[in-house]
Amino acid sequence: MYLGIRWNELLRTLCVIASLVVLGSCGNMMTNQWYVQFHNDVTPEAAQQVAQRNGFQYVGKVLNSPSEYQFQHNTVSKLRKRRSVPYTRLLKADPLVKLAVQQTGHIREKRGYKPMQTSPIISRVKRDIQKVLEEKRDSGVPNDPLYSKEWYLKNTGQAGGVPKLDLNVKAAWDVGVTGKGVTTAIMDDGVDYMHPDLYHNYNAEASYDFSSNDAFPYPRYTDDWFNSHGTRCAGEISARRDNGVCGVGVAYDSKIAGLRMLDQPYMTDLIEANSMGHMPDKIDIYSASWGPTDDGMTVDGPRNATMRAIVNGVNNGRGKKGSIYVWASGDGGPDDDCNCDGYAASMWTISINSATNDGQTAGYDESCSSTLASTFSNGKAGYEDAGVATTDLYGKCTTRHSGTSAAAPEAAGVFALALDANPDLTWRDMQHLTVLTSKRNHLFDPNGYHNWTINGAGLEFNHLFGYGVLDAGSIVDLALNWKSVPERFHCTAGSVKGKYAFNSSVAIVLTIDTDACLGQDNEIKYLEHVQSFISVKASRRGDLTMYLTSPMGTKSMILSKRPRDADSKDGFTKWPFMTTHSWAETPVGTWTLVVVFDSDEHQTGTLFDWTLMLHGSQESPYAKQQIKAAAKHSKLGVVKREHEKWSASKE
Ligand SMILES: *[C@@H]1O[C@H](CO)[C@@H](O)[C@H](O)[C@H]1NC(C)=O
Ligand SMILES: *[C@@H]1O[C@H](CO)[C@@H](O)[C@H](O)[C@H]1NC(C)=O
Ligand SMILES: *[C@@H]1O[C@H](CO)[C@@H](O)[C@H](O)[C@H]1NC(C)=O
Ligand SMILES: [Ca+2]
Ligand SMILES: [Ca+2]
Repeated sequence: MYLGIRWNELLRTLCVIASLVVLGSCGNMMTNQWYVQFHNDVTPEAAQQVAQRNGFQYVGKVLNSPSEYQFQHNTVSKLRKRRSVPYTRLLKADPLVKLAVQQTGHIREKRGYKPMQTSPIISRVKRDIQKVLEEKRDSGVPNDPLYSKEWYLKNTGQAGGVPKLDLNVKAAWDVGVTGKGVTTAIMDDGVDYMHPDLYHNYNAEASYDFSSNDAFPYPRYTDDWFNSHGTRCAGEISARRDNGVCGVGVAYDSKIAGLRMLDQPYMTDLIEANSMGHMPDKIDIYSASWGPTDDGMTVDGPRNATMRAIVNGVNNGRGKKGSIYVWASGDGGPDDDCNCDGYAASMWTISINSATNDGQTAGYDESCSSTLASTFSNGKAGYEDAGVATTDLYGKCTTRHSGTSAAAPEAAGVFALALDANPDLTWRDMQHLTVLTSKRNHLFDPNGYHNWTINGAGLEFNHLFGYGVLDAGSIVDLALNWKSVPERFHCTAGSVKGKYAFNSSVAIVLTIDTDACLGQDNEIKYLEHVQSFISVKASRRGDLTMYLTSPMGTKSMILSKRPRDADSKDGFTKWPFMTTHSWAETPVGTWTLVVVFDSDEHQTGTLFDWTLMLHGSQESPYAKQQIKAAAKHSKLGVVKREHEKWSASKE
């Protein structure tokens, strides 16, 4: 018998049962894991002794800290509704222990898992190998059988797509940039590291299995191939070129590390934190195609330790240049909003949406104002081979990978190329390069709701796609001579606090006038991310919509309607709604927040707090950048000229 369990389904069932007994959400499910903080630094051996003498099992360090450890208790069930108070007390009573916190279990779901059909691909692959080897041996085109189906690498109109709507990887490969020396960690359900198209690029040293605490993140067997997600993502980044197996990764000379952490009945803060903080000097890029449940009613994000891991990663990872976190925006479709997902909406992650091979969003795509750019997921419905071709479990290949899941690893691959071109890039450089080199190409909203708009700095964005589709050729070209951007500052532009009542007939309009900390050390002249921390309650949270307009007139929809979110109790508490749409604008002037119900029934709400946080630099990040070929980097040219105009007008 195999263990064919889908843990998330099990968890949800348990949650339903539990909440029938005790009212409450699954966020309150308890695990058998404990966070233990010591008064002083202790050795792992000493921590082991403390675990032992209190009847616990030692698991390991938390974020490599010498005073924080993870324990578990094997007689406590892995998932229970109530806290195990006596056990916590036992630990707290130990003279060496300062703090002991039993970990809650929460749900984190893979994005874009679609049940695997037995596909006819395998037999076709074999036939293709021969054909390709015969016909194309010296053509400079990869000989890998699935390469011609990887329309996201080179779109020639396969599967009903629009030619040239692709990642333009060939332009990067042609200058010898293939991801050498860069490692991307796949934080997922494991990686089939014995796969003939992956083992060569597998970085075993940087890999770990946080689900079973060992060095081998091999996917757990289920007979429906549920745990194929990580392997498929890995192939998109670094499947080997010219070996006649499957396809080619975006950065085919880069390495991948497997961090197995999704396949368990519950997620804990400590497992997430240890994954996102794993070997920040060996791992350059962390790719995540998962998050809080995309059910259109969840509002959730990183907890304590995970937040610390991310902050530590961007500040200290990669020799202080900052870890690159790539996030799939979400698979909740138009009825969810990724600004309600604290991972995707974070400034420290690069959040990636997806587009189809003909330039639209896929039906499951979730959008929000924190999305920075897009890559590809599915092709057109109804076409064979319209999915993403990549490696699959047990040495196999697939052409059916999909979801924003498929999109995030493509972005990770493009960033690996950029880091190969210029290893000195910081996490912020990567975001600036993404903004400047992503392309509108043929991306569009067929519904006409979300049109392309030019912000106050001359940069074109779209609510669905951020700054457009990533372009490997352009990002590599600009990265080669990139000068690291000037220091970043944070300015609280202002706060509005009180009890502002509103309802379906009367919206609220609030404004904050700011000089962006003029004359202070943290003055900001050129924007990067803008956050609105908002506390609001509503008779129906899902019917709330919110719009933030910058002094330069750029309107961001920071919250869209979520029809399934019926919450009337929790609302949002100091939730950071983030927008990237005012990138490179000047922040000085009046910011306007509009909170309005989009509802068929009468709804009422109260806003308690709006705090506006600006992030950016004092000098123009583009002043020192050279424009090698203006035509190629027209966005840099435009924004640089805008910035020059502003500083000239001030003198
Ligand atoms: C997380 O932070 C809260 C608030 O500061 C604290 O009460 C809680 O104990 C912390 N949890 C852990 C595991 O550190
Ligand atoms: C978007 O552009 C189309 C075509 O120009 C137009 O019909 C539509 O009203 C625009 N949508 C919005 C929301 O402005
Ligand atoms: C809606 O709010 C406004 C302003 O607070 C108030 O004057 C009005 O009576 C409210 N309407 C309803 C139907 O509650
Ligand atoms: Ca290959
Ligand atoms: Ca979501």
